[in-house]
Amino acid sequence: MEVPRALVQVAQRARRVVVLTGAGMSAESGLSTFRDPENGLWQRFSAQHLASAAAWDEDPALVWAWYVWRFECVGEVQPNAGHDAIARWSERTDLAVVTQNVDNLHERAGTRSVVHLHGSISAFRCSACERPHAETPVLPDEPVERLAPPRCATCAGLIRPGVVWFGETLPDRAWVDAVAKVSEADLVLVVGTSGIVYPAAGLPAIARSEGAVVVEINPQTTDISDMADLSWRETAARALPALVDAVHDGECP
Ligand code: BJW
Ligand code: ZN
Repeated sequence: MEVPRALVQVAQRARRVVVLTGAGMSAESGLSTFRDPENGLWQRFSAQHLASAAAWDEDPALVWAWYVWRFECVGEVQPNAGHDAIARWSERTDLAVVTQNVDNLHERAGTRSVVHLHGSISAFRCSACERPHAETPVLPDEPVERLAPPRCATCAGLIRPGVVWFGETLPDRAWVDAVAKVSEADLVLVVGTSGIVYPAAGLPAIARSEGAVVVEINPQTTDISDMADLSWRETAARALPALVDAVHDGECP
């Protein structure tokens, strides 16, 4: 596969690299994106009814069942060649992943520096007292529409998924780390995100204003495309291994 020459050059020279990822990063592992017009999660399920605090307040059992199903899906899939390539690159370069994804596929591929902007689908906490809940959810034999969430051992509050819903603020530490990392980066690769959801969608502009080169890897045009220095219309699992091979080919062993 032909890797854009300008990208190989900038990637070889970059001392600090940030890879900002969205749902498209995990699509080739078999996880649905949110906004794909045919198969996206939002085509099949209503965002307002599942990914908001209002939905949780109205029908926690509906929301809990949906997240338990997605938690199970994440456990059934594997990191793809794109996750593996990023992990390989991170062994030789100062590289951090900043992800909007709630899966753990970057970590499972071996990348150590991963910032989760929208939380994690395998972290649970009490919706009342905020204490972490370490127990793995009990999975039903078949997908169900409603499932009663477990209760907190301390205050009997309902246990909720540790993800960030619409209208909720991002975890402070994650946001501060993400802004610091993109501000210090020479190259920010934006992979598999529609660039619609803020504040994460503002990170490429912050990076650019601080001097980084911004390169998008996405088969489709997105809200980031106009401001990116380069858009490579490829998928994550095809583009990233080719890029990392090309970067390492030019290095001393
Ligand atoms: C491939 C590929 C392949 C396919 N290879 N690429 C009005 C009212 C209230 C709030 C707002 C408002 N206006 C704006 C806001 C703020 C709101 C927001 O941005 N809304 C927009 C939709 C307008 N943001 C928030 O509320 C955030 N909090 C916040 O701002 O706090 C301050 C505040 C508080 C109160 C009021 C107002 C402000 C929180 C956002 C939380 C987002 N949460 C979710 C769910 C997480 C949990 C879960 O997983 O269920 O995060 S929503 C969902 O979207 C998820 C994702 O992380 C996020 C981004 O989606 P992503 O990753 O970009 O996926 P897609 O599907 O959109 O795109 C996939 C891309 O991949 C496509 O481009 C494909 O082409 C590509 N692709 N295959 C590479 N193989
Ligand atoms: Zn509690």
